[in-house]
Amino acid sequence: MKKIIFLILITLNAFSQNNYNIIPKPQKLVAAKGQFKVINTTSVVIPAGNEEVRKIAEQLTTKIKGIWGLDLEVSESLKPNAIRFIDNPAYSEEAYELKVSPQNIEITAATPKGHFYGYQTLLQLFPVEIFGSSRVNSKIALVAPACTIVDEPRFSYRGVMLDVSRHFFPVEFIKKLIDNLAVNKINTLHWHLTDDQGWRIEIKKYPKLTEIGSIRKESMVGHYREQKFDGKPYGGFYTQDQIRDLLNYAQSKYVTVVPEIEMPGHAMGALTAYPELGCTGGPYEVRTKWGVEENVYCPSEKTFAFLEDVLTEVMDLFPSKYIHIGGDECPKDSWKASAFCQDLMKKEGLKDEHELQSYFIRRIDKFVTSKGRRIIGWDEILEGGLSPNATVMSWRGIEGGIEAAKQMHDVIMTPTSYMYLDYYQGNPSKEPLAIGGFLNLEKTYSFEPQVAELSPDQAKYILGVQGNLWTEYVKTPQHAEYMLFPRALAVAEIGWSDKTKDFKNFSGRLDTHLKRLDLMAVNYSKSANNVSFSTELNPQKRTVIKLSTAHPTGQIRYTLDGSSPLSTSLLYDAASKVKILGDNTLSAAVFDQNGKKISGDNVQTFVIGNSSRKNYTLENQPKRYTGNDPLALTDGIKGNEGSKDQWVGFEGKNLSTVIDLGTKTLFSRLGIAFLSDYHDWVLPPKNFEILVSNDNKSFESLKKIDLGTAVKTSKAVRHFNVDLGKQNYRYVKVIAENFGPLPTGHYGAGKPSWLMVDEIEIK
Ligand code: TNX
Repeated sequence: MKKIIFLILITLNAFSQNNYNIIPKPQKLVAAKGQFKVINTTSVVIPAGNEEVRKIAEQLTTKIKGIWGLDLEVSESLKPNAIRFIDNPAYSEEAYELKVSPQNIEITAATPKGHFYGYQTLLQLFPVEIFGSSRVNSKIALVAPACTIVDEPRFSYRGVMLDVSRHFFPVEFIKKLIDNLAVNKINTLHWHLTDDQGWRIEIKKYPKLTEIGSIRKESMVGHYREQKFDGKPYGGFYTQDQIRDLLNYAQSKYVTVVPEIEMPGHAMGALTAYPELGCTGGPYEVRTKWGVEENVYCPSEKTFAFLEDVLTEVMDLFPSKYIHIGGDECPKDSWKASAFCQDLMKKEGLKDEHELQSYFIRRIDKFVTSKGRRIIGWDEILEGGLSPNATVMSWRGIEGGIEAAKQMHDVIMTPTSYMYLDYYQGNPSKEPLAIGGFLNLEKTYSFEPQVAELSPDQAKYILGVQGNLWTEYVKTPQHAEYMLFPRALAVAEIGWSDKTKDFKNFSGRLDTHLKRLDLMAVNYSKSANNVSFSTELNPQKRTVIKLSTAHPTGQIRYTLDGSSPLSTSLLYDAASKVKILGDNTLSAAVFDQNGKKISGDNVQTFVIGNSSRKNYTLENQPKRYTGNDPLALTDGIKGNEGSKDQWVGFEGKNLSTVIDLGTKTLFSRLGIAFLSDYHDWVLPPKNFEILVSNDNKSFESLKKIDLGTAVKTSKAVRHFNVDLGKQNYRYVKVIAENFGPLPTGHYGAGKPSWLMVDEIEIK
């Protein structure tokens, strides 16, 4: 009996796991018995005279022909054994109903867009091979499991932003991205076309924008903090013909492309080409560094005429309701220093430069609105007063969005801490160089755009969400895909599906979706499943290592020699955890049921001994860097060069800690390490001292070690293993003296340096 129940459970599980892996999750899905099988006599029936739906039907038949070799007829008359598109005006714009039965498939919607989304869901019911491009093995039947899906989006705006200024991306890549956005019902591509580092859209009236403004002398290599350059000119732009072609393509996938023309800041591309648009008259140079530029457009009549001309060409090209006009990070220095700006402020009765920025945006708003379009701006456009028709993109947190909604303005939520897809998604030592931050798939997925502070009336102004890919550190399409996927799928689900989200459930569906991405040759990141490490005391008070992954069913395997784990490596046992002593390098990865690796490798050095997980006190509290464990200094997890995650960091302060070994203990050595990372403001201490006590009041100094103040600029971990002679004490105090202000020659000279410490071992 038990066996039978077990078998039934397995079957049900297989049923739900393999057949309905739809991202974003539909609002309502009722599974049914049986399946629909597409055969060569199946036809695709469309509403009479509906040419747009015909095109969608043809996208379907072309796919089926290419991959299954079945030649399906598209017909306007009702047939048995059909995939039927049915018009019904009762549905909302993006809604659809999809009914699959063994006899036929029906997609019902009010608009072509609704039909298109029904079609996308149907593709995800078919075998994953439908997402490929080569003929399948004839044994795989083209079937969809029976069900009824009633679906519509939670939010009307579901977006992804691509920055093509910092690095240029070819049209072919953008088309491929649009394909992927459409698969997951993301309806907007926000295209960041102009910035300080390059102007990338052809404007007929101002040819120098692309002749001059699209090219920078050189680019940064490595991280910004290293201040290194490659000496190679860099450029690229899109012609209006290319843009028209791309927009036609996007329209066939029901993706709206919203162009962004940045103003009044992030404008060095334009200022270099037309210096008369700046307050100082130039000369200017397309920016070679990342970051925020002080030179911005001057709010002169010349500038407004120029921007109106540019926007006119942009609006002629782009049919979107929204035109993004930037508005972020506009330093006010050049306006403060300009007699023209100060006069203008007096004339217009503007009390400060924030009001001048608001004046700037209002004029542009008025112009864009007069053409029947609407502006979107980053949340800085709230400062100095929000322009009447503006929609706000809240990026510096959700506060700007809340404020705008309270002022009854539309809002798109895209806060850095959840939606910045340029941030690291795994252990930085194992990831390609990124701007910084940490934002894994689970964190992105956890974002809730409807914040509690808003009343139901105000909540209506939250139009939706967007994930942003800024490309300072992203040079190639492959790398862009790596940063976008799978996190963009989390954005899609936040935007579409209902509020009750479950990450484990999402991860289960993601497993199947990653196979689709493989078939579409998308270079997604496998870091989401990466193993994370922590230590804890087991019931026998022994320090053990716990390994975990976000993946719901994957198996963790590891090696103890640091080599890359294989499907035959040691299997992690969640009940007993990993029990090791001394210095060990553990490398772990996640494998699926077929033994395929489905994560990156995560490597970590541990040192487990008698002082592991002993309590300690700290005189100064660490800032920002806490080592992710209240006992980070004794957690057995050693800090390494690659990441600051494990380190305990003190800004401008000393380390002063007392470790309580619990009882009087025999020991003869103390191990400690300091990080040295000059470019990142981290310097080793001037000295450190080791003291002992049995009453935690009077301490006896055992050793003081002087490190000197000569600085090395290369990154290194400085390990010390101090011989203390035979000791028998309960309390050990360690004081390390912060290096002090950053030395002359450093770009933060005079500012406090960071002291970063990890793993104190007493043995
Ligand atoms: C801030 S987000 C910016 C961009 C940068 C990005 C890097 C925003 C409106 N401005 O110019 O590329 O940070 O994460």
